[in-house]
Amino acid sequence: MPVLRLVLVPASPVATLPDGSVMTKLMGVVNVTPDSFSDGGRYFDSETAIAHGRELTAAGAEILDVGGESTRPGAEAVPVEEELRRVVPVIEGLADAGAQISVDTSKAAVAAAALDAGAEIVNDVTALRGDPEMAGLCAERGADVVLMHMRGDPQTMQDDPRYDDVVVAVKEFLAERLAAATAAGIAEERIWLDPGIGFGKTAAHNMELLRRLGELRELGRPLVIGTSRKSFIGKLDGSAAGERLGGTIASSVLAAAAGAEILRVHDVAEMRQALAVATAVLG
Ligand code: PMM
Repeated sequence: MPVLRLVLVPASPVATLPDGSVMTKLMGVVNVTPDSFSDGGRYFDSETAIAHGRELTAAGAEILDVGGESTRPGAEAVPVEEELRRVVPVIEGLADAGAQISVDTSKAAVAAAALDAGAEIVNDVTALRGDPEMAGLCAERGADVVLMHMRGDPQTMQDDPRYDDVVVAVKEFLAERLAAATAAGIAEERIWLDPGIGFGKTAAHNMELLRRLGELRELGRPLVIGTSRKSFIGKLDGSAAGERLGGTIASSVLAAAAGAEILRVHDVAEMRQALAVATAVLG
């Protein structure tokens, strides 16, 4: 058996408890889409999505990430009216659920309506490159913003991705997007960074990023990590998207131990328990 040595890295002040320990936040995924790779179609009507969001909150999600456009490899873009129709009622229905709400969108019109409906966080997988209005909107509205690394777009991102050094490339990209966001007037303390596990990366690239998260922490902002049910887990053991809970938990606990502050997951109850055990053991 390989011996794992976990090192708990002190987190940045936003996510540190008074005793200095790491406070990892769980971001529960609420996909209001017919075609997401892991849960497409399951929560496509508003009532089911709202009920699911409430369940995730009860299970310990402090953030609910509501999305109306699938970003799985090869996914088609969704027209703005359709994305609005999917996410706005769900955000309105979850506004009093007891969690912060983030909207997973790269469209400024959708982000604006989501913020009006009660969202506080804009999770933009294009890191503000998808819509020229997005950065200004987030600055003006004082929203928290997740900037994620993606190579290409969902249509093309998995076409033979190559990097000299994936961690160096992702770090340079996130540093550049962080600078662009602050230049657009978004307060630095509102910005979270995400290496975009599975977005234009091979399984080996994803593993390398997870192994060297410490290098991304040097950017000084909280890290969001989304490994939940992703295909790199299936590449290791042949599992289908619905059979990847073990791999999700292993990779997410390792990410938390390496200092990731926000874990974006579908299975909040199981993840909460895994984190409680890891935290208790590591102290
Ligand atoms: N992954 C997906 C969608 N949105 N947002 C962030 N910030 N990070 C991610 O890793 C991420 C994301 C794809 O997963 P899903 O289709 O299961 O939602």
